[in-house]
Amino acid sequence: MTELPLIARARSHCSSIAFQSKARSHTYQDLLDRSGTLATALLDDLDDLQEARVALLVPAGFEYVAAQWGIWRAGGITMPICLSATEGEWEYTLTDSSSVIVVATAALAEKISPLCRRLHARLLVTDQAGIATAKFLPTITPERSAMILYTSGTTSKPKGVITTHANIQAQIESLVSAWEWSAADRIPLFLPMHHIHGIINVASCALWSGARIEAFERFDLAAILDRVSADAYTLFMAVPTIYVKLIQAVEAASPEERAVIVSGFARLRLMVSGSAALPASVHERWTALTGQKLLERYGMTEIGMAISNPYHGERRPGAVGKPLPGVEVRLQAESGAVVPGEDEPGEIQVRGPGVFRAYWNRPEISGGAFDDGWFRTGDIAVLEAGYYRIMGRLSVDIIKSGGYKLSALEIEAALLEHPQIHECAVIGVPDATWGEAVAAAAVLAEGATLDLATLRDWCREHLSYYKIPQRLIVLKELPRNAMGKVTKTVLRTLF
Ligand code: MLC
Ligand code: AMP
Repeated sequence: MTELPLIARARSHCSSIAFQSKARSHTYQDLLDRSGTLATALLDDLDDLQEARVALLVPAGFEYVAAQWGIWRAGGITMPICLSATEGEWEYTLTDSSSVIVVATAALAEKISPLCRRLHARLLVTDQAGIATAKFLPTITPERSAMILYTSGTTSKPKGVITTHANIQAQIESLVSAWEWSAADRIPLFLPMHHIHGIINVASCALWSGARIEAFERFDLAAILDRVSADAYTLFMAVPTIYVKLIQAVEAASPEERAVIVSGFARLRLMVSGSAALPASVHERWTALTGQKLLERYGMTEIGMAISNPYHGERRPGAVGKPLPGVEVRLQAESGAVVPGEDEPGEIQVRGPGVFRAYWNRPEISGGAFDDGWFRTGDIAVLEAGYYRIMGRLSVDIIKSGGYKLSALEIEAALLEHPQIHECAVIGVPDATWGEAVAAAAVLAEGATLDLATLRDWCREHLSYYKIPQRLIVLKELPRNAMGKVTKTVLRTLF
């Protein structure tokens, strides 16, 4: 029987601990057993799920990966969804992907079961799926679709990025080699598990390597500082917002606490930042506090990681480094010509085995996303003294806040449902903690009034918390150009 390499590799370190927590630990053998049981429960009478979409609503940890592997071993496509999304957001993702099964923990199953009933989706509760005897599982070839992650772009609604098992393997192998992962590594996992940073860079690379993961249901600053101080880890991967929060915590600590925390961080073999721009000032402050030189890298849901500062060698603040193993990168100038050398900006385009297959059910945008086989990222960069530096994005409608990619258009569409809002425009404005904060400009209905607190309260029913505007200005009219289009660059000057 041919097995997925990630699963086959687990057999070679089956007695090692894969997940460790205060309450209990799970070995790689536990993962193999539990994922086999879940695969059997998922299959029911079938021999192969044949790439059916299976939504995953499970917090980071052993049960998450057991379910992810279970879905893969049964021949399904795993589609992790945001734990804190609103029912409307869940409904959109489940309907768009025509998911037929939802795997959830008992607590989350309670929240999603009315929706599952309404959509006629089967709900499998992880805690109750322990009785099936593992049966013969299908052979899964690398070119089969493995995962769908929903990501916002310049479309008003998020779209599903399909990656194959071969894509995922290429993404993992590139990082394992570049950052020298080994079975001796130990890493905390506190990032959301519906995005590649947590799924690939942390969890999958660790499990490919036979390393150990300590999972947290959310970013728990105090607990993580305790564990770093106790030398629990060798590696640490986070978004820039987390480094800003860590700097604040270290600076606020008493001299004794600070010495313990700082020496814990100093002993890690590698600390990585990515998913959004790491300001050079944050990079430098962290080095001054801990002696650690953060390794900044650049990636995207559609391509995995593409560019990285080196594990050995200069880690340059403000730059993302060079292409990772197996990844080809080029810059395309506005004229359409490929940038021949240094100091001329262009759009980052990426080619390689880690690049996704297509957007789910969106043939009209999947084709346009590529230029002659190169994926167009929409990010602008320049090559300077051998290293790429990210300069910004082509679209003003994409916001990166706390490492989450948000669509301004999706937020605008939601705000337009508000009874007091007649017109609105959403942008990202610079923010020292979040990178960018969501800012809304609204023109109100005749005689209406609206303040930020009231708007935010209303939004809780309609948008995940990180999409809710942090700033609001009320205008008589939105700034428009001669064609009548809202000019977001002018809007930015008003906040
Ligand atoms: C939360 N808050 C925000 C916010 N998010 N305020 C402004 N902007 C945001 N984006 C508010 C909350 O509403 C709350 O307010 C308060 O901040 C604390 O919220 P929290 O959720 O408890 O904060 P925290 O746990 O500290 O979360 C911060 C975080 C989280 C950085 C841990 O945002 C996160 O996990 N981000 C990572 C996202 C990620 O993994 N992206 C990778 C995408 S893949 P109040 O008023 O209630 O106190 C990708 C590719 C690649 O990008 O290259 O990796
Ligand atoms: P996502 O679509 O959520 O996977 O986010 C990918 C986007 O995050 C990229 O297109 C970039 O805009 C941004 N990004 C990731 N890493 C970096 C980085 N190191 N510096 C700047 N932007 C980054």
